[in-house]
Amino acid sequence: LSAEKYNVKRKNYANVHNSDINYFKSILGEERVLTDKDEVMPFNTDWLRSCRGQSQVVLKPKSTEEVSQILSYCNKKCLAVCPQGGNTGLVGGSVPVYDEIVINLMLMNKIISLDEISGALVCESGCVLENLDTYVREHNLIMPLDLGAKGSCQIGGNISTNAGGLRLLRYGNLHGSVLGLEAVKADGTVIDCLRSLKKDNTGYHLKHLFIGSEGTLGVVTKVAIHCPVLPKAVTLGFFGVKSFENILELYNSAKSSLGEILSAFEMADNTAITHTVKNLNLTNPIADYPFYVLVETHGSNEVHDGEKLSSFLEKEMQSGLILDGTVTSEPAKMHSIWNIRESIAASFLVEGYVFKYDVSLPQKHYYEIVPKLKQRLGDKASSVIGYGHVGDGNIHINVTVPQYNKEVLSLLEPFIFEEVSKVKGSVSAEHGIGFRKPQFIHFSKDSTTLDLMRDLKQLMDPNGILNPYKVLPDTN
Ligand code: FAD
Ligand code: 2HG
Ligand code: ZN
Repeated sequence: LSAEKYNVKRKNYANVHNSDINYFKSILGEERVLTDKDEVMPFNTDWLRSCRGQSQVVLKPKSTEEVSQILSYCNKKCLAVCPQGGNTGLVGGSVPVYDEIVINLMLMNKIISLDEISGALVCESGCVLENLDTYVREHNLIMPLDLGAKGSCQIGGNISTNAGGLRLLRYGNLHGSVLGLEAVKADGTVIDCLRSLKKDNTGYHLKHLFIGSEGTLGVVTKVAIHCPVLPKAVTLGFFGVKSFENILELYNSAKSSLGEILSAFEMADNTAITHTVKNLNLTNPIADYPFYVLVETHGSNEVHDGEKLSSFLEKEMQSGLILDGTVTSEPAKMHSIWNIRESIAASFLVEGYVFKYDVSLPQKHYYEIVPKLKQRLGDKASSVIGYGHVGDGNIHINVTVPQYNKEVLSLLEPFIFEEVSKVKGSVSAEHGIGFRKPQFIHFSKDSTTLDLMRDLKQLMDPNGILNPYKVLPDTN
C-alpha cells in the first residue's frame, strides 16, 4: 500500500458512507458507481504496479454536469477525490493513496468538432489519444503529441500532466497546442475556457493553470487542441553511435542538415535497446553499438526528405559519427523501429522492480549521471539505463533491481536530485510530481514559488479535496 510504503498520514477527510454511495447512484445510476472490491482494484493500482490506494468507490461520469454535481457534493461533505484518466501516469498521481473517491473520465469520450481549416479539435477529456489521432488522420491532421502510452492514455490525462513525448521537439509542448479547455473546480463550478482561437489575449490565461496541475486544481472535462497537418512524407533513421559526445555532435548536424523537417531525435544506450529487444522478442535492425539514435523527419516531399536523411547518414558515416544505420520510409519498418523505442519503459518491468527518474538537464550533462549511478550502485542494481528525448534535454533513467529494495532507494534518492539541481536541471521533465516526488520538488522550485502554488491551491480548492497527497509537499 502506498500509504505504508511512503509513510504518509491520512488527512482529515470524511469517510465514504452508504448515504454517499446512494447519492452517487441517484445521479449516475447503479452501473456507473463501482463498489465491488475486485472491480475497484485496477483503479487503485498504477501502471508500474508500485502505488496502491484503498479507494472503495469509482465513479464514471458521462458529462460535465455530472462531474460538477459529484464535486459540489464531495466538497460540501469534505470527501477527497482522485481524478483519473487512462491510469498510465508514472508518478503515482493517478491512483488514490487512502480512500479518495476515483473519478474516472473514460466515458467522457465524445469528439465534439473538428475545424479542418484551423486544425482545432474539440473533444471530451476522456478520449484516448490514439483514437483521436486515428480520427484526425482521416481529415489530414495529426495530434500534436505522441507517446508510448497512446493506446490507453486520455487527452485529459495528457493535459493534466502536460505530457511531452516523442515529437515535442517539433510540435512544442501542450501549453502551446491547447487552445482552450473546460474544467470543473473543487466546488463544482464549471470554468469555461473552451475557445478554439489561436490568439486570445483577454486577461489572464487561466487554461494554463490546469495544464500540468495533475488533477490538483480541477477536473478537465473538455479540450480544444490544435492539430498540425498530416505530413505527406515520413522518414525514419536508426543509427549506431560510439559515444554520447558523438550523439550531441550528431544532433547539431541533424538540426542543420534536416532543418524544418526534423520531427524527433531520440537516444537510448546499449542496455536499454538490447534488453528491450531480448525481453520482448523484437528484432534490432542493426548490430550491437554503445548508443542508438533515432531520427525522424516529417515533411511534404518523400523523395526530397528521404534523400536528405540518406545523405545525412552517408555524410555522418564518413565522418565516423554514425557507425552503422538504416533509413526507411516503409510504414511497417518504421513501426517496428518505433516499437523498440516505445517499449523500453514496459520491457524492464519483466526484469524486476524499476526505479524511474525523468529529469531535464543541460544537454552537455545529459548522460553523465548514468555512469555515476553505475559506479555508485555496483552490483546492487541489475541494470542502469539512460534513454529519452535527447533533443529536448530530457533523460529517463531506469534502475532495475530484482525486488523493491530500500538500500538501493537510499543510494538513488536524494542523490539523483542533488546532481540534477547542481546543474540547474529539473527533477521532473515530463511525468510530473504526482505522489512520488513532492518531497523533491524543492530541488526545482524555491520556497517563494512553492508558497504561490499553495496560495493558488487554497484559492481553487480550499478544502483540499482534489488529489490530496500529490504535487505539493506537506508543510510540516
Ligand atoms: P492518468 O495516469 O490517469 O493521470 C495522470 C495525472 O493526471 C493524475 O494526477 C490524474 O489525477 C490527473 N488526471 C487525469 N485525467 C484528468 C482530468 N481529466 N482532469 C484532471 N486531472 C486528471 N509521458 C510523457 O510526458 N511522455 C512520454 O513519452 C510518455 N511515455 C509513456 C509511455 C508509457 C508506456 C507509459 C505507461 C507512460 C508514459 N508517459 C509519458 C506518462 C504520461 O504522463 C502518461 O502516459 C499520460 O500523459 C497520462 O495520461 P492518462 O490519461 O493515463 O492519465
Ligand atoms: C518514454 O519516453 C516515457 O518512453 C517513459 O516517458 C519513460 O518509463 C520511463 O522511464
Ligand atoms: Zn519520455
